[in-house]
Amino acid sequence: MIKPYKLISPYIVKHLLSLGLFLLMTCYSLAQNIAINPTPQTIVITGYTNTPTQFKLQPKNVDKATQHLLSTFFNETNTSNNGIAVSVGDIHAKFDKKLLKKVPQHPEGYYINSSSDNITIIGRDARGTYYGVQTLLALLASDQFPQGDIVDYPNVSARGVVEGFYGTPWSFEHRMRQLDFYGQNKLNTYIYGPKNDPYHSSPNWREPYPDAEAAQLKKLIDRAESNHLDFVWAIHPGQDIQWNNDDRAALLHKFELMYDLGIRSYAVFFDDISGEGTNPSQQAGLLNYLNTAFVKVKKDVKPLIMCPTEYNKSWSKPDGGYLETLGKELDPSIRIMWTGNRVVSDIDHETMAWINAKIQRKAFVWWNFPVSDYVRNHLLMGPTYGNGTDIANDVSGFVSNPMEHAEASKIAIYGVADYTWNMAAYQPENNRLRALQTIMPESYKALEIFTDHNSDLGPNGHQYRRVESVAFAPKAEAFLKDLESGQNIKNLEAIQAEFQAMVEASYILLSSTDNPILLDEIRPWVKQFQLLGQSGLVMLNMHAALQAKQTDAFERSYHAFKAIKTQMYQLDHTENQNPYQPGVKTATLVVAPLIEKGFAHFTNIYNQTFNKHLKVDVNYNPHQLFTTIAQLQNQQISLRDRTLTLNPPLEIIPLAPQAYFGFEVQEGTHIKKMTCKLSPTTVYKDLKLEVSNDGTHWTTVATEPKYDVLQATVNQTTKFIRIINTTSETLEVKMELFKVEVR
Ligand code: 14T
Repeated sequence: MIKPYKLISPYIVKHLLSLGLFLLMTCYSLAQNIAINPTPQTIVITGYTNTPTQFKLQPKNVDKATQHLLSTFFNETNTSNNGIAVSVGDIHAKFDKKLLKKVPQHPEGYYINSSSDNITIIGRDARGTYYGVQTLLALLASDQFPQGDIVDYPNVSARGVVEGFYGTPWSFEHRMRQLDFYGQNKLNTYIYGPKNDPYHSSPNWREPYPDAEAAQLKKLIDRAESNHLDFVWAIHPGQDIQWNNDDRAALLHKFELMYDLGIRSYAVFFDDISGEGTNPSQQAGLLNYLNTAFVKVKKDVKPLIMCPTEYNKSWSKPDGGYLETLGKELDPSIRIMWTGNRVVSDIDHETMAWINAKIQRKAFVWWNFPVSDYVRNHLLMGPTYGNGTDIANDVSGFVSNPMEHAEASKIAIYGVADYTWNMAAYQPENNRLRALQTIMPESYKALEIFTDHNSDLGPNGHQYRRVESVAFAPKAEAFLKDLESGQNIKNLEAIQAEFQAMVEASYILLSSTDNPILLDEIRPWVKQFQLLGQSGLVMLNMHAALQAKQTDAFERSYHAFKAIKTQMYQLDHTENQNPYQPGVKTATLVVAPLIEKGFAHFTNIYNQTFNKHLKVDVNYNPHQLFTTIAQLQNQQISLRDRTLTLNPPLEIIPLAPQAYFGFEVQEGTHIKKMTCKLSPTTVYKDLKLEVSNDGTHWTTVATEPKYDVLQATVNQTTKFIRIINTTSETLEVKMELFKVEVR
């Protein structure tokens, strides 16, 4: 059951019991009929009418964005003199005193009153008015129109998205769609900081955008404005910045150029850098300079945002004093970003209390979800959950870092919009179901089945996991229990129904037309999902054949299963071939392991019963990672085209003395070649390549002395191969590539 909206208590007191009950009931039905995202703070409904179709629009003091929004709905065909009056404005316009008093005191808040002949929208400020109109348009989209009051305002002042991931930046068209989506969901912040925009980062941050790029940015900035968003332009100068007047001037100049394009909000990022640029006093000095020389001079520019170098607790050096220095020296108006206790982590009150004390202000949360740049073979399409619902007063802002799949990220973003607006009322699962309907109005049920099973990340270096296959998991568990204890399988039908649903949902999605843009992003995963569901059904056919002692049928299903696996393998090797985590993984937490186990189990029983020797393993990677380095421990390795690769992590790896990384390969594996690329590029002459048959006795293999790559022809059969730091110092390296060719 969906929970009702909060009710205003004085109102209930006035109309007391009988009405109170009535209100409760109407609020239930309202919540079910009408999807207003984010969930309003208070709605009091006194009744319903048919949704009006003729309006007499009376805009008072509305700005351009609100005018534009009104014009998307109200036109010649639905406005006339005998329509229902719609008055719109903010508190500075002329309204009835009694109504004005009901407008909430909060910035960006609004009040809506609707009766049979009047609709009044009053904003606390221009943005509040705009949000009031967004709510009205959502109400008008349903066939029952509520009468009563809505008093609404956000809990968090800056809410939105930071485009801050590695990989292919969002396209212009995707960004335009995103900005509209943010406006519709009352998000107010889009931080532009794509890691792969050369004019955002070193060394080109000093250069102006070329004309074509500038023209596109201008269009995005205008679109943000018409959605009442702060378009925050971020610069990432830390890797090569010189702490001198020339670079100060270069930065100021770039800010001016961006101002001319329409930017009125700025951020400076110092994440993911090393060297001189990481000095906190210098960073604070630069930001303070920009604050006095630019923000204060312009007057219409919002307070600066900065991303610190130590942007999460696990990276903050205990005695370094980096964060304390920022806290002391940065002007109090400047906002400081924070990803939590780790790079990727959920946020709670304790997390915020720790950082806020250090930086002497409320941190601005950079939430690294649903970003998938470290698990690019997975889709993260589950609900937004995990953050404390009591942190509204601990944060100065909350933005989500999304996937490079913009449209697929909307499920999470829809949740962030709701969560940051009205934390106490936030319900992840309810929000998720509404998100699905918004994103795929026709085929949302198929999308629900697909996303039910596409939310977890699999093991990863950040050790961040998400729930997956929640409703199905207990059934899968019971199935496996029956299997392992040799009992009759009691819930075969439920398992079969789920596999069937997977296949059918995939067909529906692949031919759906209600969101082709989403489909373009997720198609490889949907195809993989369909094959997986199909393989589940065939696995159950093996069971049925076994029960009926039909050996022919069993063997046919067995080979069909393997054939489907081959197709899945091919898809994995042709689609989504990015250099980091190539391939297409789906339903990896519950469904895929269940199917593999079922297949192995039934094949084993068949072999025992009929004295056969069918092979059990499918696509099993017989090689393993072999390392002492904690940051690598959970990295995926992949075997494709006879090459064993360690998927490189994004972070800098400390190679302590005697630390090593490599592979333990299958008995009897012949290794031809080893290639390793590290940065910074230099000759790593004290990194030794070694092989061993027992993991104890090692022999060194000569590497070719090359500047940018460590390479060796191995040409021998071995069990272990590793690269070891033989110096007495810790080397800080970024791994670009590590692979061996095997036979
Ligand atoms: F600046 C940040 F607050 C931040 O989170 N930066 C990145 C972000 O752009 C990236 O998308 C995210 C997920 O991979 O994590 C941060 O990126 C990293 C993470 C690392 F562990 C960059 C270097 C790392 F070593």
